Amino acid sequence: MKRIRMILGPLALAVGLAACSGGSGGSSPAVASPGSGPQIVAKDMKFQQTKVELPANKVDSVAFVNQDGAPHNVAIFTDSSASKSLFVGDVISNSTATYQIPALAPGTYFFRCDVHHEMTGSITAK
Ligand SMILES: [Cu+2]
Repeated sequence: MKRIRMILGPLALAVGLAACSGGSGGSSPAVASPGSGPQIVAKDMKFQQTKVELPANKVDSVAFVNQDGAPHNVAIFTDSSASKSLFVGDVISNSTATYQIPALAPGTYFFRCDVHHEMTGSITAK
């Protein structure tokens, strides 16, 4: 009878996940103080910041301020084809949200409002 070969894949995956799971426990409430972190403002159906810089390789919080009554969000994609999303923010109207942007490798990315695809900008991580 043939022996079943040991499968190392799932074990390696489990070890990888365990290595990433540090830092939980509900600390650091990620308050976006106005003026300190990057901010994206939507007003008059446009992003007021069409070029946004973020630190590369680091989770960062961005304050998204929607001054319109119309719903907007910020969705980040690898490029303007918008085929691969890296982050999709909650859609909000006339309010402010704090988005936790995942760590981005150095480079330039595309963002848009998912409700109004003509609202676009670029994010540079460096
Ligand atoms: Cu919009």
